[in-house]
Amino acid sequence: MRTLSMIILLAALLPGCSGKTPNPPEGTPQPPGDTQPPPEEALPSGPPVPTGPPNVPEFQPAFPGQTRAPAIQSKTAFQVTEIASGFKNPWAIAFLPDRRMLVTEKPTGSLYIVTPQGAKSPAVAGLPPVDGRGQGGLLDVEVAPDYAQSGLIYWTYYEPRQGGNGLAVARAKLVEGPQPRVEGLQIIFRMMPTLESTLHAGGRLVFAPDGKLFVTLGERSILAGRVQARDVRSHFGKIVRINPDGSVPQDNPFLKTEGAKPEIWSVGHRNVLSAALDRQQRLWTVEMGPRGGDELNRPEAGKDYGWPTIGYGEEYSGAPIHQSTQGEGMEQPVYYWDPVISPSGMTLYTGELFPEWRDNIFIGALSGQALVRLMMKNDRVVGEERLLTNLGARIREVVQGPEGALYLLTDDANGKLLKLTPR
Ligand SMILES: [Ca+2]
Repeated sequence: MRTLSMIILLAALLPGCSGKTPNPPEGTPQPPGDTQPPPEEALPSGPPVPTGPPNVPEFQPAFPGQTRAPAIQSKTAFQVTEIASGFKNPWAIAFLPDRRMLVTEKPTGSLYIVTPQGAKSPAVAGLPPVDGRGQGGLLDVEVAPDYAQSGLIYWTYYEPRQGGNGLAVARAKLVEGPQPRVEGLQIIFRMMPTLESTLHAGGRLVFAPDGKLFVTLGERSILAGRVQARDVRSHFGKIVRINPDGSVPQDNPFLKTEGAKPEIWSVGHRNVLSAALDRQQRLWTVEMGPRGGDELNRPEAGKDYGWPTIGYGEEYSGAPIHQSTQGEGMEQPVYYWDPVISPSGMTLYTGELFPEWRDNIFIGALSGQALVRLMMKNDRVVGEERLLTNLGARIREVVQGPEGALYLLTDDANGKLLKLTPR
């Protein structure tokens, strides 16, 4: 293992970025509630992370702190260790109960088992072929909550189909050995309709503690798909919620809506590439927006997150998409980025190794080439930091390991599996 030697400087060295701001004036109402950050410490203040001017300056946030939260700087020194490399554009990590990892490779459709020391198995045999063009391929992987009994793993991929392609969710039993394989393959969900597009695949999987499975989807980018993002007759631009066998939970929000796809949980998303649960087991997502419109949301059952009707971005050509940032019956993002970070992968940190980072949101940034840290308070972003900018790497995935370290994948033809631990 190789140490990339990285030290975070003391926050106190940077005025305005330390989070140690004067106490609010007497009589200032204090938000009720939790203990993070401690009540005796004022919220961060000062300038945001320096990112350049907004692409869409005419759009203003709906509430203070919805974008450009004050820049913060971690006080905890950490190091980055390279566990393994040589993955072709890896996409996702999932931990087996014995701390080995499953790692997916997007364009090749290959799945590997990797030991904590970085030894890689041969590619697991028996996975179906993927359409690996563009943003498609083999995407997320998750280990079943009952893996000890069932041996099941779940994954998302872009499925080649007659007349196009589409996201599919598969599950199968992982069979170990010198040549690991899967057996008993079942396709438990197919995003419909079929359309020919290599973009906006979505593809994150999250198991809720009640055993339900969230699957995040994209709207395919092309206009024929984009216009379906708020249409409950289509899976495009949705988050769906299914049982582990693919059947529909009987408390899903659109079950009684005529013509609606019964798997739908929430609508009006563009391309949701990041999803994770918080300590209260609520779902959070980050979606890849247009230019100037990446969004953090907390999708709730039956709600409409507005794409493509409302949002904060514009086309990459500079042409407008939205007349307004707000609309009747549509939810505001918790936070947005303009310019964008190009999010992919997220985790809400709950580990013991980094007490300073507890309940912070970590997001891998592709074009942003950073690990984005968000400090939260009462479900709002109160501080933002860009970590690992000196790696110059597109960060595809971030997950918390069983011991509380953060594990990352870099998106590259020679993609790396990295680990963050306190120094
Ligand atoms: Ca939205």
